[in-house]
Amino acid sequence: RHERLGEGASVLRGHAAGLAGDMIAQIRRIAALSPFRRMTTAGGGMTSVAMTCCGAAGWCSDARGHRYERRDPMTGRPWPPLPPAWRAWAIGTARLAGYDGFAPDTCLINGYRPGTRMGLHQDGDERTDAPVVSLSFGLPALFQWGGLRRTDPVRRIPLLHGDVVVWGGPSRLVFHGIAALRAGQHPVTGPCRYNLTFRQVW
Ligand code: MD5
Ligand code: FE
Repeated sequence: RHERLGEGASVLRGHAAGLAGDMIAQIRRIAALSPFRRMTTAGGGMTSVAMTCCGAAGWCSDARGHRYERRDPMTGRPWPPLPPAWRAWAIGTARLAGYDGFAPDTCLINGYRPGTRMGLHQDGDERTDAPVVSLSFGLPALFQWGGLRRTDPVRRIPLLHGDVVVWGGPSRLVFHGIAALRAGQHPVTGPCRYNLTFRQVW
C-alpha cells in the first residue's frame, strides 16, 4: 500500500485515518501543557504555522535562530512526554517504509488554519541519517516537493486526512513547503489541519 514519491520517500495513503480521533484527543492534552504558538524567526518575522512539541526535545525558533530545546521556553518546563503509543506507531511505520532502527525522540505538531502556509525549507536541525515520519489530519494541504537546491522545480502533492509520508535517505534533505491552506470544514478537525512529524534529534 505504499506509493513511492522518490528515492527514499514513500506515502501511505490514509494509513493513519483510524488513529485520528485518539490522536487529536491526545494533541489537546499536549496543547493544554505546551500551547500551540507561532514562533519568532531570526529574520524578525513569525512562523505562519502554530506549533507545539512533545518528547525529550522540542523544535524552537526565536530572534537568535532555531534549534531543539529540552524545555518549552514558553513554560520553562520540559515538553510533554511523547506518548508511548505514538512512538511505537512511528517506529512500526518507519519499518513498513523500509527504515529499521528508527528511535524518534520528538514529535513536532503543526497547526494550520485557512491561510496558514509554510515556505520552502530544508529540515536539518535533527539527525538527517534518520527518517522523518509525517502524518496529516484534517483539511487537505498541497505539499510542495522540490529538490536538493532551492531553485529546483517543485512537484505539488495533495496530503489528505490520514496520509502518512516517510522521508529518508536522499529525500531527507529535499526543499519542501505547504501552500496556503484553503478554507474548509473537516468532519474530524473542523477548520484545521494538523501535521505531526516524528524525528530523531539525539
Ligand atoms: C507539514 N511539515 O505538513 C510539513 C510536513 C516541517 C514540515 O515541513 O518541517 O514541520 S513534513 C515534510 C517533510 C519533513 C522532512 C523532510 C521532508 C519533508 N522532505 O525531505 O521532503 O507541516
Ligand atoms: Fe519541513
